[in-house]
Amino acid sequence: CVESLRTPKEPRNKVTVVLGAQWGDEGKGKVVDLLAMDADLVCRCQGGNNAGHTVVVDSVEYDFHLLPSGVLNKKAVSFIGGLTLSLVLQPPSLFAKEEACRNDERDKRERLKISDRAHIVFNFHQAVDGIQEQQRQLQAGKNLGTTKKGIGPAYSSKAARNGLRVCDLVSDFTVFEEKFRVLAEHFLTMYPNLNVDIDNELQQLKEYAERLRPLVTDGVYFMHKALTGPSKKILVEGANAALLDIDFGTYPCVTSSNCTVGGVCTGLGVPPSYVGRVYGVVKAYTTRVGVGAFPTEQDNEVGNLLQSRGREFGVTTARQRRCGWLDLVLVRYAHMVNGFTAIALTKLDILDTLPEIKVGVAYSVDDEPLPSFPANMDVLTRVSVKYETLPGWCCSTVDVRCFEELPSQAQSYIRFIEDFLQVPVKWIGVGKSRESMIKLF
Ligand code: 2SA
Ligand code: GDP
Ligand code: MG
Repeated sequence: CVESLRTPKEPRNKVTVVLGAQWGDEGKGKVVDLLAMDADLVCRCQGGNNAGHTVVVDSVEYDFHLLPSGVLNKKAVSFIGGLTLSLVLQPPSLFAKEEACRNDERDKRERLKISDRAHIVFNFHQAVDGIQEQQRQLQAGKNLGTTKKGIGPAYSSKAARNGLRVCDLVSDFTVFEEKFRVLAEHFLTMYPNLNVDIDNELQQLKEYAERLRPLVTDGVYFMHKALTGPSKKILVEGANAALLDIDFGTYPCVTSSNCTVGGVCTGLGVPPSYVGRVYGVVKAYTTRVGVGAFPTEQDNEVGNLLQSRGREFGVTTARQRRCGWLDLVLVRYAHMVNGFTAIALTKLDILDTLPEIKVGVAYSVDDEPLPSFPANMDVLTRVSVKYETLPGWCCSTVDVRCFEELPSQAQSYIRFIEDFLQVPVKWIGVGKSRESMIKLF
């Protein structure tokens, strides 16, 4: 028996991961929905309801914020792992429209599981997010452009070790109440003008605790059973993206979680050996919502065209997204951190009307080439981008369903990306719907 333990075993059910490779909104939701059609379990591992993932099925558009986009597959279980769970009042995102109304209570209990280790975002976290943005604006003349959902303050509580988790909420409520009051007082001391109605929030939280309790599970044990039990297809949906990662993104204009592959292990308690395929989602151009350096940004008619054709508006805040050319230096950097197995290239159709298309292929500062993507935002603000100019195709790709039918210039654009990154493109998006996806292999 001990002898058999010494023989290395192949992990049983490896997870397939979908991650954003730029600054978010690459179309992760659509890729997850596609892969989730035959999945058994779809998980979120980081972030919170700052995320906005869109899925279009039968001309109906669904926006997901906390639930994985795979929830549309009625056979799959959705699991909310180590993210920050918003229980902000009226109404908390989790119970909001699409997320509650699609299933009756019984169905929801079976199909939705929430980790007991998920941290909770409270009203005061959200209010503090707004105050901090105001202070940044006043003190440094610029804010971060957060979604004001309380993500930064909630992750700060987590790191300061006075945050509260789902396991606290669904245990003895008297103990939870004590801890909640201490946490609220802590923020009130820091922000005396903070508008917190502690008693009202506690009353509401008590009600939420009852609604959540049947869904809460030991997250680590749940994942362990899924990984090591009978054969299962497990999918993990990353939120935000590599360049918004707290460690590897364009710090400080980043979110507060690890949006790269490490966040899958730390968020879900999945051992690294159980991470299987890692798909990077790359938009055929670049967008950024919020503040921060953006080397290939086109603050001109090209940017306007990408913005309007791509309908580039934030799904959570409705903010207009900044647009620019595809930046392969940035995507190559995301690949260094994530080790993509393959890429899903989305929104190729948005480039259909351009006579020529530029792609960023190298950075330099003061005429000195940079070997890779710089850590320092001030340096990134100063980089000059070297572009490769490729011919456009000036015709519609929206009805194309196989690679060979794409115009030759579009094929060359894709081959150029693969050559540069040394990663294969597995899917190409040519429209919003589930069907508008070309599969290459
Ligand atoms: P936060 O709220 O603290 O996470 O904001 C910090 C930075 O992270 C950016 N961020 C995002 N960028 C792209 N998409 C996101 N989700 C929404 C969407 C955004 C929206 O799908 O469109 O609706 O505005 C997202 N969430 C956070 C944010 O812009 C800050 O730069
Ligand atoms: P996510 O945050 O990465 O899931 O992406 P978002 O949902 O925030 O933004 C992507 C947007 O692009 C959504 O409106 C999608 O419906 C849309 N989309 C995704 N793939 C394609 C595509 O290939 N073509 C077009 N035209 N739209 C797409
Ligand atoms: Mg989004």
